[in-house]
Amino acid sequence: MAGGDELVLLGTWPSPFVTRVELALGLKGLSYEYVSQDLRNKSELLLSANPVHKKIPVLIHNGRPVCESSVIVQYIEEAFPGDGAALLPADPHDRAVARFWAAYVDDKFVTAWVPTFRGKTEEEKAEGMKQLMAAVETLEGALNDISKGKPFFGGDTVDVVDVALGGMISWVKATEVLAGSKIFDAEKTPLLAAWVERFAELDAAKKVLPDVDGVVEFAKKRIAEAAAAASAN
Ligand SMILES: N[C@@H](CCC(=O)N[C@@H](CS)C(=O)NCC(=O)O)C(=O)O
Repeated sequence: MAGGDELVLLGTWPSPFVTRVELALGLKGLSYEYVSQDLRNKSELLLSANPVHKKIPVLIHNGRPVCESSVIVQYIEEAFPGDGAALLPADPHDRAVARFWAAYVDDKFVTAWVPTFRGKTEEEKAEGMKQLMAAVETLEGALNDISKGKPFFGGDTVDVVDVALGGMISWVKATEVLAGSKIFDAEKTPLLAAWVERFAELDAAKKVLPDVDGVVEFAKKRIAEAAAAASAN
């Protein structure tokens, strides 16, 4: 536990949103208890900790739950400012810019990515992929602008934008396998393609990024289950 603080993470493998929180906790050097959740049979603990969305991740800090991965990552920085790497810049404007791009990752990148493998028709999947590639191109520009030639969105060290996108890396690589096309393409978005490799080499990332082959198998199973359920209806 972190200096007398009790941190409990409710999660499920291989949720990219849980990975974000694990990345943030690892980067801050905070220890925590991981309580795995069965999303098909939600625990009383999860239902009472996140009564609105009933989703993981939830971080329970000294008995008080915090929900939504991006909110949790920012909370971790604000609750433990002196520990490990700073995940938000000190300057208020830089901080606002980092929050903007972390929100962009959720609003545009994640929203487009979901239908690339969960889309009910080939058209839905193709539209998701088109919008995902547009978001990737925009993020390439953002990386160029806000990193100012440094290795990460946060500059020399990672920040909330790196964590928001970094948590998605294994799933994006799995999606490349499933869709048969590159998403972080070294030819089209060279900065992001290099960023992915650099981020994945961080100790905190190596510890928690789910194995890509495992994610591919997990996703195939879920896709098959969804298809079977749809044909039964
Ligand atoms: N926007 C949420 C997304 C969390 C989310 O979608 N969690 C999924 C697992 S990856 C979940 O708990 N699903 C259970 C459900 O929808 O009932 C976040 O960033 O925390």
